[in-house]
Amino acid sequence: MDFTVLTIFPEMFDLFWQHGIIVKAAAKGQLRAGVFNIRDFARDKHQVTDDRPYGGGSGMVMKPEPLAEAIRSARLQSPKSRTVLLSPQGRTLDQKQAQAFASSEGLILICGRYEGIDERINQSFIDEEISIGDYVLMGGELAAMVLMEAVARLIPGVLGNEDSAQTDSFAGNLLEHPHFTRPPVFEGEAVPEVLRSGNHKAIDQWRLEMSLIRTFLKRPDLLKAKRLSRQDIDILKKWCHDIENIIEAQSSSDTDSLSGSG
Ligand code: 4FV
Repeated sequence: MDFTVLTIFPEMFDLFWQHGIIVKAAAKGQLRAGVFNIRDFARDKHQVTDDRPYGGGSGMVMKPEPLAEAIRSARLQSPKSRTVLLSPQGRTLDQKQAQAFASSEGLILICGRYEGIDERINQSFIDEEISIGDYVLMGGELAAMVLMEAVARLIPGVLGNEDSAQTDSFAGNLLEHPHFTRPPVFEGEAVPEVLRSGNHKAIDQWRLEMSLIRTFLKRPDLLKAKRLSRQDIDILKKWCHDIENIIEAQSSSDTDSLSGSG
């Protein structure tokens, strides 16, 4: 898979390329990563890449010519790549989208700056717009790094044991179960017994229950969107049953006390 980043601040990626998942994936030959300085495609002697907005208003806009040249040059190098603009107006990146990108040939990532890019580039060169969240950054560079990290770790073979991507939060639309490591007791808090039992069936059951309850409490929207398995339904029904028993017990004790007071 190819990552080609177009930015006026290529130095922001220097450390990113040398650390973490990107360097691992590149070392395994599953990823080619490169950066183009948009300024190198500005033909004027001051290599200007921005200009004042037509119609007035504050801020500057990224000029179309250097961007068009840079995109064309990136496409020559990676013809099967999709061209993605990082912008607050894009579809919000999620695990499903990251998974889709991870099975693509490559991505050309456009990092906007200032108020944004000339709309004619958007119309004629951009395959899709992606946002990392409803807030405004100074530039698309950090968003490009977020996207590349989320995607690179889903490229088959990049993560050591494949499993770990499968047990991710959002994989299967559930939040991840809690994690514990040594010591067995920390400041009076013990690790749940089941996790030290060696009974992997019970451990898997506990972890699924923890994922379901956390998702129910923190992200019920995900639970609503999830295709519930037989096991999921059994667990949820058991909770409903337990809750009904509690309510039942409460109301019968109330009636007793009420009838008692009569
Ligand atoms: C952004 C986001 C973002 C907007 C103006 C760059 C900035 C500046 N990109 N997700 N949120 N971009 O705020 O992706 O050009």
